[in-house]
Amino acid sequence: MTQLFIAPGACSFAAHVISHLLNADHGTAIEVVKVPIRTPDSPLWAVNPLGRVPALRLDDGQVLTENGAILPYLGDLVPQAGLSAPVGSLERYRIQEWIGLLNSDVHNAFRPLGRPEFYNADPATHDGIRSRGRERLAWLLDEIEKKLPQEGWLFGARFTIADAYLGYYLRNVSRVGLPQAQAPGISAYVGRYNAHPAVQAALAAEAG
Ligand SMILES: N[C@@H](CCC(=O)N[C@@H](CS)C(=O)NCC(=O)O)C(=O)O
Repeated sequence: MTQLFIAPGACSFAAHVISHLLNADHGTAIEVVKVPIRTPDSPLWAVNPLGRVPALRLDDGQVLTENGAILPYLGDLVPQAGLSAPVGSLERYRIQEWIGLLNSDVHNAFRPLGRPEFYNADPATHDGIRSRGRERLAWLLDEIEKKLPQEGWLFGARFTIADAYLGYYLRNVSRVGLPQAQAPGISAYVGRYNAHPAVQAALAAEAG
């Protein structure tokens, strides 16, 4: 059985959403395993030596890590689900373009806000790190706002792995108190994302 390791509220949410969608609509049987992170006794360490989610244990026991690998893998599991795009199509690279942006720039732009100690051990520097981090994240969000569709999803009517991933980060904009949460494109996109049945199922599972 394929198992997806996730932690509530973490960036494994995108793969969690896609797993619910695949299981509910396309007959897969991905088991979602909730694990704690940042604790030495988590069973996650035996799965991913970096202690990070998401991690995907495949039927044959091999483990895939990194959103940049797991999301495309899940996106290809049931091609007719339309969660990715056909090999060789430009759209497939456009989806990868979003995943790359989110995985590197956007993920890292949130980090100085929550974990300034990663950048400097001296607590006296942390307010400055957080405030520079907010500026950088705000700039990225302003650029993302310009790219968002007025309706539907990044690639039209169908929800893709890129949407599952983007929505996770955009949901977090209000949590960190940035005014971009109220930008028209971002707030409407988050509203649509929150209403998606697979997002609701994943939120309920992470809360329980
Ligand atoms: N590059 C990795 C990053 C994964 C990552 O940082 N996951 C966080 C949760 S959002 C985590 O598990 N952190 C555990 C820790 O910081 O010890 C990916 O995108 O899959």
